[in-house]
Amino acid sequence: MLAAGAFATVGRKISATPLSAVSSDSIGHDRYSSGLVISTWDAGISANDAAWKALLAGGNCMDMAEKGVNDTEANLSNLSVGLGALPDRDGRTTLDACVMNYDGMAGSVMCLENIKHPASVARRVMEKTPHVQLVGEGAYRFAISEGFPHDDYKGEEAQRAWKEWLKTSQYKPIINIENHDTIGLLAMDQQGNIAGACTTSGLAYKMHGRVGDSPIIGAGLYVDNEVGGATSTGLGEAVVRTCGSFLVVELMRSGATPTEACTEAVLRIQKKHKNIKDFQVGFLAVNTKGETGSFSIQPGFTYALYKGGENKLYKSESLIH
Ligand code: SD4
Repeated sequence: MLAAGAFATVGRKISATPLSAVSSDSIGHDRYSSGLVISTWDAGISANDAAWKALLAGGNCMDMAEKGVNDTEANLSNLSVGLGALPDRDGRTTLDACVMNYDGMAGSVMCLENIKHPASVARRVMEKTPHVQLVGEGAYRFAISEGFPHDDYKGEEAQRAWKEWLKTSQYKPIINIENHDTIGLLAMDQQGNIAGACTTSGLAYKMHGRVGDSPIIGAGLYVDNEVGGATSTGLGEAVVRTCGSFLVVELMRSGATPTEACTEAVLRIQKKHKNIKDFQVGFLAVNTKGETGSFSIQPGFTYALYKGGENKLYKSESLIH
């Protein structure tokens, strides 16, 4: 059953602030500054803990985001993130990741193989190159040149599942909503600055070279430190088509709460896709006041929130019940 009406946030007036009126005072006011972390799915609990450790070690929001998702990437039993994840249809595990910092800088790697921490390589792209995105062989060569070790680990469980899949080789870009783990994580430090990271192996048995939303700035992740941040999980094609995370942040800019913004982004996806019942997308968002929100198409989207000294798992509201 579709939720009736959800939120009627469409039609809000967008007020443009003239450049001359923007001062650091108008940006900083009302900003939450006790630190928080929000991240997708059950694995978010452990990722949030790792992010918080980075904060306690003196890290800023970018360190929190990177260390947080590194925790998930290092878990080789995770079938959706890192080198243990399910491969593409050719049996190759290709990884996508991006980061975005509070100063508007961003980095991304796509279709990266044999590197354990794609999110860290994405951060290095942001910090050490004049580019935002590196793909495939070029991303791998850059990682090696930066001292990331080649790692040809292949998850046994993932390889077994792929060999089983080969027996039918049936590919449907439909996501089993119980089988997600892509991690999108938004972190706020004690200066109230926001950064994010997103990392995944993408859809299982995808075509070799397929790239989803997760490493695309504005799709799988977007941060604007004046407004907030958003991240997504689920069928990347639907999120890319709607610039999902950018849309959520822009809706917050024009006055929506994080939950309203996530809801409206899901409704936009619904409007553009006839087969909405067949796939999952979930969004998370945080604004500068430290308010957080989520919304998904299907039930079952969980997220972890570390705030006020507690790290807890929540179930998102969804369009379909
Ligand atoms: C993708 N959004 O590559 C990713 C998949 C995902 O949990 O989120 N899985 O489309």
